[in-house]
Amino acid sequence: MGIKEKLYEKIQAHRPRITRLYKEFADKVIDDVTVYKIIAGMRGIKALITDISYLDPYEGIRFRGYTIPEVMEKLPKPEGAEMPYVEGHFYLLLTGDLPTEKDVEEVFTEWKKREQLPQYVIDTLKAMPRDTHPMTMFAAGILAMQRDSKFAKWYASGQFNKMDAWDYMYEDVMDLLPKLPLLGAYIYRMKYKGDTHIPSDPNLDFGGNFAHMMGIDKPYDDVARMYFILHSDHESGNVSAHTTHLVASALSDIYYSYAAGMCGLAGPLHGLANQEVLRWIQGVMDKMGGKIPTKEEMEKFIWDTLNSGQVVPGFGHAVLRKTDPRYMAQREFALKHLPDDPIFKYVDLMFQVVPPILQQLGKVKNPWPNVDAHSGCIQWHYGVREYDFYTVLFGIGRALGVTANIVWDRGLGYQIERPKSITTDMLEELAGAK
Ligand code: CMX
Repeated sequence: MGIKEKLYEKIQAHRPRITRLYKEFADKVIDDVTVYKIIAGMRGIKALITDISYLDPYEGIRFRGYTIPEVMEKLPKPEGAEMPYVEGHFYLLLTGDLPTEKDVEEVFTEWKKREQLPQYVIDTLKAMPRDTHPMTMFAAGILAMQRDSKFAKWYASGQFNKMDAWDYMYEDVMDLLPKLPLLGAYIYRMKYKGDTHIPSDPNLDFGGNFAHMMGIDKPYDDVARMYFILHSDHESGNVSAHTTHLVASALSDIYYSYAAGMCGLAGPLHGLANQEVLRWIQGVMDKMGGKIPTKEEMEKFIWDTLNSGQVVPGFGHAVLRKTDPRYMAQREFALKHLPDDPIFKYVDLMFQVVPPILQQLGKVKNPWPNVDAHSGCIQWHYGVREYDFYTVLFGIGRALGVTANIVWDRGLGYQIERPKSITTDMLEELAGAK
């Protein structure tokens, strides 16, 4: 059975569960909304559904029930590669089933047919000033492609019906995803490699082809596969996933929705943190004249950052309460492939020094490193030293999860999002603070 047929079968089987919950259990209370949760950014309120990934505060992310080590072990890999096919990971996220080699081949072939970047996207990018942030270029490139949305055309034709909406969303997603490595690599080489470009290789997979178009040798293909898989999904409440879901809930197509999600990812408290980590480490390196600091020297740098009112980038998390398994996967890779890299030595030292300091502050709920504390270090090692590009890499990976979610949103007919706001007066009244 092909991926689309399997998806439809799964959507049909799932629909009665949502309908039953909606009809028979609509009034059942499942969570409390406290004043804290409202003021702290709707923190932790159970108000979104997704079956694609679940984030346990102590265990970390599971994709369709599988931990990161399980995903890395169970998914098919290209010959000679350490990391699995991104194509297979998307199959898992979308259908919930582990793909066979044949399933991976199907996604590979389908994406190859649809990967070409339209000339007008290239023209749009070229028209932007070269010092524009790569995330702005990335979001603009995605948004420019909206003119080709099959979902939007279908809606405009007056034939929209809720039951078939997943089909047009799926087609848009399958059109969009394979273009993203091309878009990312194009932006990179336009901005930083003198506008020289390397054509896509029809024989290479999503990750391998990205490495090829970036112009970076092995094992960067495995770095790309690992990076895209690790960043793919982190349940639905984070800023990029939630924004994509929110915008799509207005029946906006995937181009509008995902571009909006990318604008959220570009914030320093979210996806920009990987760039901030490298900037921070480079700053310390400059002050140290390239030397590795002692533990005591590193502690002082951390305190200087905190005392100047800044956060330590790459540490802390809104949900996680232990070291991020996405950090650990990258650490394992670094220990194997770049144990002597000076930036890795900094990252390693921060792993030892930062958590006890953040614990001393007393207010930080999670003193442990998140995914962003590690990712820049590996990119730097393989020659991607323009750290304002790092969030684009995060964004390409994030597309896999958010787009799978949006196909399911349409499949299950989720409604437009519309929480209610109240005034401060009303909140004071409700809280008994008047
Ligand atoms: N350094 C210094 N202070 C920190 C901190 C850090 N790394 N992490 C949290 N804190 C502070 C908060 O700023 C907050 O202080 P105030 O009460 O003075 O405002 C306090 O500790 C409590 O915050 P929290 O409940 O522990 O954390 P939040 O859920 O509010 O925020 C996050 C989570 C990620 C935004 C925060 O930990 C942070 O700013 N980290 C650094 C940036 C970063 O690494 N972001 C990447 C997140 C990963 C991702 O995007 O997936």
